[in-house]
Amino acid sequence: MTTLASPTSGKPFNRLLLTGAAGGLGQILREALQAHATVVRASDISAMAPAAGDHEEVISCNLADKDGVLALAQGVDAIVHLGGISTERAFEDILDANIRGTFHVYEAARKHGIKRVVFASSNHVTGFYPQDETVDAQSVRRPDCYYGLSKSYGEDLATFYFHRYGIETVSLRIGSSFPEPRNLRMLSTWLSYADLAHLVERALLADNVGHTVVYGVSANRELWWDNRFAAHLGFNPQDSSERFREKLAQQPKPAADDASAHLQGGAFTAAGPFGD
Ligand code: NAI
Ligand code: 15L
Repeated sequence: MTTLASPTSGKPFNRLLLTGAAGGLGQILREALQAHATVVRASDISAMAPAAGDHEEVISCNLADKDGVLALAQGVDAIVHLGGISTERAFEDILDANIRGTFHVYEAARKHGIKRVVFASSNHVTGFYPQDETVDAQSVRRPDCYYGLSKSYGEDLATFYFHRYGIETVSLRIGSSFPEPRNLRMLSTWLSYADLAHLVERALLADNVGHTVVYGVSANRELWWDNRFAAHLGFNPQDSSERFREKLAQQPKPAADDASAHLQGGAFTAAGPFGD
């Protein structure tokens, strides 16, 4: 992997770009990425906390603005791309933020010679698998909504830009990353913030990743995803949702015909249609 070692800090990257920095995961990673770069450039369309010192840059940018994204990535060594719509919405909203936005990120990487992208994909790329089936990175994709389709397209962009331009990507099919699991489904899909930070570190630093797809999930007891095709990343999650099981067991169980009870994508598989 080509990185620019910082002459002063000895950190692996001189400057990292983080999109989606105002979001739930962006705020966590803005802090965590300081360990790996002299400067973290935080960007979002929404308001962000001001730069805390010389080790941070804060730049507002709409991912739908191609020239804006090109300028945003100037002088950057790698990109952690979290920005975009993070739930199911009308196709047109998803189109601008996620589909056009991710294309703009890869075009900016190509034009600036940036060789590593960490892409926040989603478990909703395979959300139409039943919960009793184990899925891996080579399972045929079953996107469960427009949002899941946009992440599937992002993964296709990653494959294309690797084969065509040698830009390496780790696509993180994140499960449910929140301070704690919120419902019974998330006992299987939960990714703790500590495991998220570890996963992003491995995605930035592992060598020869080509385009690697990895499920972002903690070491939960009942897992639906097998990361054997991402073993080379060295991702070893340490947390488990198990300590929340008793608390979540108090919640009413979803009805047997409720998507949350039998499909991996849960409620996302039943969202929409929009605008009828
Ligand atoms: P979030 O919704 O809190 O953050 C997304 C950020 O993207 C927001 O701050 C938003 O302002 C920004 N954004 C939206 N449209 C934009 C645009 N046109 N231009 C620039 N910025 C824009 O989502 P969260 O939870 O932090 O997730 C981060 C990423 O990880 C997202 O891409 C999401 O799809 C993905 N992900 C998150 C999961 C989770 O459990 N938190 C699960 C699976 C995937
Ligand atoms: C996602 O992709 C969403 O961004 C997040 O808000 C969660 O709902 C998560 O998936 C999930 O599947 O729980």
